[in-house]
Amino acid sequence: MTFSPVAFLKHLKPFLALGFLLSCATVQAEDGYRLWLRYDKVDDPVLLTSYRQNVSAILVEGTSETEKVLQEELKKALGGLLDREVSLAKTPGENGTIVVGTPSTSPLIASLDWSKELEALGPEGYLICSSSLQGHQTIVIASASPIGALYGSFHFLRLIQTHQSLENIHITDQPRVKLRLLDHWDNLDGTIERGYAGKSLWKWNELPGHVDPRLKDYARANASIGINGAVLNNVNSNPLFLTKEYLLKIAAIASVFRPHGIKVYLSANFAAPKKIDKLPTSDPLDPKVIQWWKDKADEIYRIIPDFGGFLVKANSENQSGPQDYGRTHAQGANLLAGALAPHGGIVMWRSFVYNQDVDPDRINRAYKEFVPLDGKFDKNVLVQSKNGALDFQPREPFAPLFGAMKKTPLLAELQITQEYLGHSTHLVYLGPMWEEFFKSDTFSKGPGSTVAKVVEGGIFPYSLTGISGVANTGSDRNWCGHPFAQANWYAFGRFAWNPESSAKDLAGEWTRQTWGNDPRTVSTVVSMMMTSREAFVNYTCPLGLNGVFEKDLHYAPDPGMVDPRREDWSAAYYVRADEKGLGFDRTRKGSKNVDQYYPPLNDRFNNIATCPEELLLWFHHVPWDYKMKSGLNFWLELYHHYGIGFEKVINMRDQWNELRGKVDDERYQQVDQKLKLQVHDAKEWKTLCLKYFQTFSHMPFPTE
Ligand code: GCW
Repeated sequence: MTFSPVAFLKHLKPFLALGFLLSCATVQAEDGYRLWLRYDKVDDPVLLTSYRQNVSAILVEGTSETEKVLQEELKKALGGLLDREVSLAKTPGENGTIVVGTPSTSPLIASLDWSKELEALGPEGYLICSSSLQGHQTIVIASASPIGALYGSFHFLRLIQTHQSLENIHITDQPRVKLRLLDHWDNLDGTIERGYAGKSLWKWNELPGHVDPRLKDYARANASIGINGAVLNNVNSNPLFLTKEYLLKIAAIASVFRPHGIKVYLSANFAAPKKIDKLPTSDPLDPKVIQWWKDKADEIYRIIPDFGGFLVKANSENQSGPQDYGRTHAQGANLLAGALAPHGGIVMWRSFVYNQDVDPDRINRAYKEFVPLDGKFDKNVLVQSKNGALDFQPREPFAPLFGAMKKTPLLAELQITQEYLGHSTHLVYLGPMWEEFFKSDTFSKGPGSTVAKVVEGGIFPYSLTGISGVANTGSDRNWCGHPFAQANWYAFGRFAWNPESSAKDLAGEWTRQTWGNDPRTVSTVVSMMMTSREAFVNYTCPLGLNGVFEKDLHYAPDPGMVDPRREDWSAAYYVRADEKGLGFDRTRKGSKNVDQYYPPLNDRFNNIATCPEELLLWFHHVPWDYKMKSGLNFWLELYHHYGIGFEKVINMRDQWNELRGKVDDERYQQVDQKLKLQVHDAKEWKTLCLKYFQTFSHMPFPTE
């Protein structure tokens, strides 16, 4: 039989077609799953050539789990970005070798004699430096510990992803805050309190036997932005999480997170001794209760040796706490702290308390309860305060506890999930809100005592420092529901690493990694992001208004809402609309909240003429005809702000429409559909709120 190539190919045709189809199927859809770690080929030919010259091989001498992870990440990422195989080398035998590790795991890095500098950068800090090694031009990513080398590797990848030069680089960085945590409000049944992106990522019924491979991608994403801990369960916590059955499941999660530098933490239910083991009491001073927590901590550390510690919501919103037994928050926190201390664990005790008996103004209560306890907490306790004194409103002044706790480390809690900021439907980049918070001057040790400095331990020498964010992740394919909500996860991690970051720079970084480096795309996306938060404030609650949300869901407006369960869950309580004006009088003639702030802030807030206009209704009951700085009366100014907010959303959609064809259609359409809804909602907010307020102001709308 003679061989006929034509006949051979004919037979092969169906297989070739199948192969082609299969290879198409493996082309990744732009479904948002890859987040900011997309690693597509660098699309600038000049840069690509230069990167290929600078990067040819990866050399990792250490063999720890973390070093395996970073090697795998670099190989995958560089292979994608440079669109060619990047080999693993054993010696820097050619120019362009990327040498990664620590002086103790890598003789090559040890030979550079950088130990002192690396020690000074701390275990999570790193150095990225162009260096000559054994006669070859290399780039060294070094740290005192493998975790720092992992962070350095992600930084290095970010340089390429954002199209920066790799020539003669010398970069050092280290986190300014020790604990950088995501708080998951995930329940045992898989639902997420205030979650808008699907179900919980933790599949309790499959654990510990099967761990969803997705958890590794979750850990990679977190490590890439420096997050080093995750509280796995809701602060409204089910005590079952502390039982052996669940601890084993949590241990399985911890083992996936560990190589990425992420510790697991749990929200602890204060009544657990009673609820799990039927002790007659959970009184923190009862010897049996003390022993119970000690035994529990011992058990936890036997199962999860590097367990991080507990987060506790006590005596708040029906959660039990030490006050049930006539004890203080400090006594409650110290009970758990004492049990965890021998193992190196910590307690994060929330200050989100608002007992009505303490003060008629809800926002005065936490300060009044916690400041007298300053200095009474054990060394391994941090008090965890939300950024504002109320509850994650679109704009609040910083909570006055920042700067008031001098001996107790204060951990800042931010909310990444958009409970009061349009859920996963509205495009709202939270970076500017967090920058505003961190930049606020508390004046606690004179001018310059910013919240960032307080949280970093730079004003009062805190031995522990931390920032946590209520997570916006879930089982949705794109993790966060809205493609732009990923930016809030990203920015949170970067702010937790450095609270003095610039929201605009972070928006740029994220955009380049997520939507590409095309200059027009970058400038349009960044401009949309940077206007989005102020737009939201304007079309929902301008000029310091707050609490205007519908009951429970907190999505739509309902400024007149009265909640029969509690006065301070009612919109009307915050809005205080009447014939005279609008807003909550917190001056010295009102609830006196202004005096929880240091001078000169107290006087500045107290005086309607000097109070910043964006906080006016937070601190003052403003007469409808009050003359604003613009010359308009307050009623018209309010009207004007709602209008600006609405217009901005229309502009955002127009801007987005200019990007049709410049970004992938899948995500383009998704964002566009959401923007369409946002335009609709913004109009509803504006119309409904203004109509409601008009029933009090009795003033006409201007003719347009
Ligand atoms: O704002 C409220 C939320 C609750 C949340 C609570 C808290 C977890 O509406 O859903 O409960 O804050 O922070 O504890």
